Amino acid sequence: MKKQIKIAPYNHAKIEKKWQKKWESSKLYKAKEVKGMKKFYGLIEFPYPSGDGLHVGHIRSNTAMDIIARKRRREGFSVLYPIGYDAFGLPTENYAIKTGIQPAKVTKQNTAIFRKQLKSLGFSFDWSREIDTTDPKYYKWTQWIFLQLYKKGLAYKKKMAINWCPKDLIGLANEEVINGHCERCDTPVEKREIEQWMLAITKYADRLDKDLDDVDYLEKIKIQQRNWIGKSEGAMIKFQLSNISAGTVEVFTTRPDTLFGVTYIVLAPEHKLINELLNSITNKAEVEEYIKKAKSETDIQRTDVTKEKTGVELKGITAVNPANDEKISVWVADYVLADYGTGAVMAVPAHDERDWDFAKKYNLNAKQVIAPFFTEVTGADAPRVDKKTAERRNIYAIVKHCTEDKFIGLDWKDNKWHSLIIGGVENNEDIVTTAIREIQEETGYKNIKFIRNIGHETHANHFAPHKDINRYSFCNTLYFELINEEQNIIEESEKNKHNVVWVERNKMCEFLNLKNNSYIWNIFQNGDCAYTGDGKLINSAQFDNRNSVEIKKDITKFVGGEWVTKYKLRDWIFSRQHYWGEPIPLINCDKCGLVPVPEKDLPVVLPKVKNYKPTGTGESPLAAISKWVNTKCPICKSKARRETDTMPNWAGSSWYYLRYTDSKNKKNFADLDKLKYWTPVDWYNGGMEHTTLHLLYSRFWHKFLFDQGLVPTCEPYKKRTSHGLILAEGGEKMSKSKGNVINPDSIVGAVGADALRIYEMFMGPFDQPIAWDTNNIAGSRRFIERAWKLCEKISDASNNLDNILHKTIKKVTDDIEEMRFNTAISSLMILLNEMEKTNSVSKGQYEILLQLIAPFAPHFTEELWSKIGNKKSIHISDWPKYDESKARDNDVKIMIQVDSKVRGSLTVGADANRDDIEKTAKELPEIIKWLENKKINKVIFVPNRLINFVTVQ
Ligand code: ANZ
Ligand code: ZN
Repeated sequence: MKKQIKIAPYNHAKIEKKWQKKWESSKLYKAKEVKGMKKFYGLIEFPYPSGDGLHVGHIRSNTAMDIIARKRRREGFSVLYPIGYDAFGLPTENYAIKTGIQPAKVTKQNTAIFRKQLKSLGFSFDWSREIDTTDPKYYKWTQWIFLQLYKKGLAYKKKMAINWCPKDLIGLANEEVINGHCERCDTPVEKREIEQWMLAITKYADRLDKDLDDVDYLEKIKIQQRNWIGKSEGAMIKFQLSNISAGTVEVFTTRPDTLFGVTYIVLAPEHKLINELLNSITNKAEVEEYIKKAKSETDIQRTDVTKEKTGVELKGITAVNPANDEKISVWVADYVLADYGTGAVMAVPAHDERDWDFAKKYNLNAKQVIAPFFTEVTGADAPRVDKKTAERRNIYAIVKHCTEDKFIGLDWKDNKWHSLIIGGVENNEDIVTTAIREIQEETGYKNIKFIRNIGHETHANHFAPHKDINRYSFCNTLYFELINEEQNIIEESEKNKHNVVWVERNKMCEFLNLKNNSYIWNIFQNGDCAYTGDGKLINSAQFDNRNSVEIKKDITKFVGGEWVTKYKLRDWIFSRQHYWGEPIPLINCDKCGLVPVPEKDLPVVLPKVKNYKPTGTGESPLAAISKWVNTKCPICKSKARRETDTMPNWAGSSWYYLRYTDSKNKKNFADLDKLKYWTPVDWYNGGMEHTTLHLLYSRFWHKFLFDQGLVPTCEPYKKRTSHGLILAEGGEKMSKSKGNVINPDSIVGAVGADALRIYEMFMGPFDQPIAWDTNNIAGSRRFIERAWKLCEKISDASNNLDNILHKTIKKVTDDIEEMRFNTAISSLMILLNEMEKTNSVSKGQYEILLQLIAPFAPHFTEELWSKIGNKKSIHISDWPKYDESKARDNDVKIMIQVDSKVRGSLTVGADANRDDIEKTAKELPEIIKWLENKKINKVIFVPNRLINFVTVQ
C-alpha cells in the first residue's frame, strides 16, 4: 500500500495567487488558430469600467462562460474567451465634468481596477486580446465602419424632433426614455428639433426578423427581438375625402376584413392633411388648440392604453368608406401616432379596443362585422364532412329570476350540454318573439319581460344527431327578466330534452359548458366591449360568412388597396452632442459638401479639452475647440470644419466581438482568415437588458459587413442565452445609488475566488434573478475544504463508487451544457459525501472529482492535481468520460420540507443514505433560509420520497 498523503490546511490566498501567475506565464489560456482543430468562441458582454470596480453581479455571466470555455478546452476545442472594456459613456464624462480630470485618464484608472479584479477571479480569458473601445487604435475602426455605412448611404443626416433631456442637455434615443423620463436623471423629457446622424437599420428590418429563424437564441430573446422589430402585414387603403377634390386619406390596417365596420377616420395631430384641410374645417380654432397640446406629449404618454382617449372632430370634413360608400366623420386624436403606418387609421370600434374607448366617449357608432365563430374539431359535436349543413338563425335567452339573483340554465339529457335557453327562429318571426316562445315552451314561465338585446352575433357549427345534419347557426342573445313565477305545465317532449335549473349569477360561468354560451355570458356580465378576435364576416355584403383571416387580401383588392409589410423599428439615431464618444469622421466643406476623412487620416482623435460640459445649444463641446474643428477639406484643401457630433455608446459594442479575433491588427479591423476561423461567436451570454438594442444593433452592423464581403457569416452569434440578475440582499436591484453593491474583493480576500465562484453558480437557477446572501458562501467554502481534505483518503483498496461516479460525470457534463450550474454542483456535493463515507478513494476516482470541479473552482483543483503527481495542468486534461451502462439513472427526487412545507428538492441515487441527504439538504440555499435562526427538533425521513425538518416552534 502506498504512503498516505498528509496535506496542509487549505490556504486559498497562497494557492490562488500562485496558479494565476503560473497560468499567465505559461500562456495556458491563449487562443490559437490551430488548423484542423475544432474551435469554440465563447463571449460575454464586456463591462463598462466604472470607478467603483466590479460588483458580484458582473461575474455571474463571466463565471458561467468561464466554466463552459474550460470544459470546451478539455473536450478538444481551440477556445477563444476574450475580455475588454466598453469604456465610452456618460458616467465617465459626468465624472470628468465634475472633477476636470480627462475622461481618457479616468478610463485608464478604471480599467486598471477592473483588470486586477477580473484576474483575481481566475477567469480563463486570453488577456493578450484585451480591447478598450476608447483606445484610438480601436475606435479608428469604429470610425472606419461608420464611413463604410456612410458611403453606402446608410448613414444620413436628418432634422428630427428628438427626445431632449433639459437637465443632462442631451438628445436621447427612444430607448433611453423610460415612461417619458430621462433614463439617467428621471427628468421629464422634452421634444427638440435637431440635426441628427441616423443609421438606416430599417433597411435591414426584414432580414433582422427573418434570420432569427436560423439562430439558437432563447425563445424569450427571439420574441423580444421580434417585438422590437415589430413586423406587421396589412393593407394600405385610401378613403376619399368628400370636401376637397381628389383628396384622399390613406390608412394602414392589419384588419382590412373589418372594413365594412369602419365608422370614422382618425388622423394623427401631426398629419400633413390637416393643414391642407384647415380652411374647410368649421371648428378650426378648436382643432388647432388640440394639436398644439398633443404635440407636447411623448409617444409613450400618447399610446398609454390606460390614458383616457381624447380627440376633436374635423367638422365640415367627411370621408367615404370605399367598401360601402358610407359617409363617415373624420377626427384628429393623439392615440394615433404620426410615424407609424401612414399616421391615419380607419376606426372600427366594434373590433378594436382603442377605437371602442374613443367611440364610447364621443358617442360614435360601433358596427359589428366579425362574428366570433365556435365549432369543435373532434367529438360528438364536431361537424361531419359526410353530412349536409343547414343554416338557421338562433337565439340564446338569458332569463333572470323575478326576485333573486339567479338565472335559468338547461341541463341537457341526451348530450352533456349545459346551456342558456336556445331556440330556432321560425319563418319570419322576429327574434324577441322567438325567444319568448322558446322560454315558455321550455320552462313553462308565462310572464316574461324583454330587457335588451346583448348584441354580439356569434356563429356556431355543430353536428345535430337527432336531425342527422350539421347545423350552422347565427345566434343573437336576448336578456329577459321574469315578472313572476306563474308557470304552465311543461310538455313531456320538452321535459325529456332537458331539466330546467336555476343557477346563481356567480355560478353560471362554471355551469355553462358550451363555448359560445360562455362567451356571451361573459359579455353580459362584464359589459360590452370590442371583439378583437377572428371569426365570420357579417354586415359585409358579398363577403358575409367568409372567414376573417382568409378574406383580408380579397377585401383589400376589392377597394383597390395594397398589401404591404410594415415595421415598428425606426432608424437609429446615431449622434450625441457629447465629448466622450468616437468623433464622427466627416468634414464639412463649403464647396465639396460633406467629405469623409480619408482612411489614412483615421482615427480622428478626440482632442484634449478643458471643459467637457455639453453646450446645451445642441452642439458638442468639440464645437468650441477651434484648433480641432477648423481643418482643411481633403478634396479641395480649402477651409473646412469637422463634424462635432460623437457616436452613441452603442457604437463600439456593435463590432467588438470581431476585433477580439485579431485585436492588434493595424491594417484591418480584423484579418479575414482569422474571422473565418473564429466567427460566428458560438455562444454569447448576456443580460436581458441588452436583448433588444445591443443585440439588434450588432446584428445590423454584422449583416452590413457581411454584405460588403468583410465578414464570413451573416449572423454574428450562433447562440444567445441570458442570466438572471443578482439582486442585493433583500431583493432590491444592486445599485450605487442605493449603496447596496457588493464588491467581490472582500469576499475573494476572506474565502477565496474558488468559493465565490462556486457560490455564484450554486445560489440558484442561472436564468433566474436571485438575491445575494453573504452568509451562504460559508457552505461553498466548506465544500472546498472537504474536497481538499479528502485527498488524505487516497488508497487503492476497493470501493463501490462506480455508479455514483459515472452518474455524476454524466450529470455535470449535461448540466453545464444546459447552464444548470446549481444542480451540477449539488451532484458534486453528493459525490463528495459518498467518497467521504467509503474507506478509501482511488487516485483515479479522486482525479475525476477534481476534474469535474475544476471548471467551477480552477485554483484549488489545480493545486491538488499537481500535489498528487500530475505534471500538466488539470485545465488541459481530457474531460472525464462516463460509461452509459454504469451511469444508468436510478435517481429519485426527494422533496425537502421545513415544518411540512415543501421548500425544495434534491435528486439523489435510489436508496441514498439518510445522513447524506440530510447534510446536503441543509446546505441548499433555498433551505438555509428557512432554517435560519431555528432549532431543528426532529427530522422525518421517508426513503426515496421526502425529508422533513421539524423546527422548535
Ligand atoms: C383598423 C383596425 C380594425 C385595426 C381592428 C385593428 C383592429 P400593428 O398590428 O401593431 O401593426 N394603427 C395603424 N397606424 C396607426 C398609428 N399611426 N397610430 C396608432 N394606431 C395605428 O397595428 C396595426 C393597427 O394599428 C392598424 O390596424 C390600425 O388599426 C392601428 F379591428 O386598422 B387597425
Ligand atoms: Zn472641399
